[in-house]
Parts: sequence; structure tokens; C-alpha cells
Amino acid sequence: MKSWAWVLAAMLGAGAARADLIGTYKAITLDGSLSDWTAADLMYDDSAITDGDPANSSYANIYVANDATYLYLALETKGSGGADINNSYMREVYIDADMDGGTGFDAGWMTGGYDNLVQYGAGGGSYSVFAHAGGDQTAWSWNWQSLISYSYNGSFIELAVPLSALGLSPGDSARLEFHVTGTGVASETWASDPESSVGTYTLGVVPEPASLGLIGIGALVVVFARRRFA
Ligand SMILES: [Ca+2]
Ligand SMILES: [Ca+2]
Ligand SMILES: [Ca+2]
Repeated sequence: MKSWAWVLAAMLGAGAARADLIGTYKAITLDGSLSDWTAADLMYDDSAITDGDPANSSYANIYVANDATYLYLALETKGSGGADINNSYMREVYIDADMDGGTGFDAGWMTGGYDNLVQYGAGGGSYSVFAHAGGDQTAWSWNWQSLISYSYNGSFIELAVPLSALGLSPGDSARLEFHVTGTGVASETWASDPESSVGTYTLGVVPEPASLGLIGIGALVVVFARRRFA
């Protein structure tokens, strides 16, 4: 009884959390280099991304991290030359910043309700974050919030989106969907999961000092000792 319950819990956990990510708190250098990203920052891998056409409009991996100022996104494209902002492709990231499907953009099937839209590309003309205007959720109506910072090199794009434009702070959660469209795109790229299971990114918090961790372990030892001798 105990063992099959454990197996079931493990299976449910593995199935439910594929694109969810507990973020790492760190500053990313926008230099078009993958060197400051690790596997722990990988939110969507190839299996969780529906490939678009042409290949270099689509993604192999999407990484996410944050500090107290920025949400950092790394978009690793397939093929070659896809990262260049001067491509005709429009790269979009949708953010349900309040975790409420009843607010923000919903094309009619988006259970997320996306409060913010990040756009990059479109022949070099787009590098901004917008907020949904509110009201009719199906209306493609957005208010400009801020420019974003970006860097690209070969097949790698790094973006820094100001948290102030998203109303997010470390410890908050937000659902992230993505999309590639624009001139030259024959087939659009989206998250491959059903919209209802689009991944949730929980913003990383500043790591606690080691001394606090040791105090915590000490407290556990005291509790354990008291139980033993009670
Ligand atoms: Ca970098
Ligand atoms: Ca894929
Ligand atoms: Ca929302």
C-alpha cells in the first residue's frame, strides 16, 4: 500500500511539473552568450515546444531566471541565424503576471489570461513590453510599458524585461506562454502542451545566508532530541 502510493505520487509529480520552474536569483549578462545559463534555468525544452517553420524561427530551448530588477529570458533558436533582431520574425512572450485567467489577453482559448506581452524582432523594430488594456479580453489592445534590453548572437537571444513593468517581485509566480509569427513564418511556434498546462515560473528569491541555514538545522536537532527523550 505504502509503496504504490509513493509511486503514484512520483508519477503525478513528474507529469504535472514539466514546464514549471522555480527560478534562480541571479544577474544575467546580456552578451548573446549561453555561459551564464545552466540546466537549472531550462523551462521549456524541445519536447515542450511545438516546432515552427522555418526551423530558425523556432526554439530548441527557453531559459528563464531573475534578480530583483529583471526577468531574464534566453531564447535558443533552431537552425542558424534565427536570433538576429533584424529577422522579419516577431517573437512574443505572453505573461499571466497575476495568475488569473479572468484578466489579460485571451484569444478565446487561452486559459492563462495574459497581462503582459513581450515583443522582439520584426525587422529590428520591436523590443518592448506591453500591458493588456483591460476590458474585452479578446481584444488585441495593449499599452506600451517599457523598452526591454536585449542581446543576440547566432542562435541565442537574451532579453531583460523590467519587473516593474510586470508588477512582479521575487517569490511571485507567473505563467509564461510564447509564440513566433511574422513575415516568413510558414508555421507558428507555441508551447506544445495544452494551454491549460502552460508552465508557471516562480521568481527566484535571494538565497539565505549559510548561517541561517545552520541555525535551522540546529533547531531541527533540538526538536528531534526532545521527541526522543519525551
Ligand atoms: Ca549571457
Ligand atoms: Ca520541439
Ligand atoms: Ca491574468
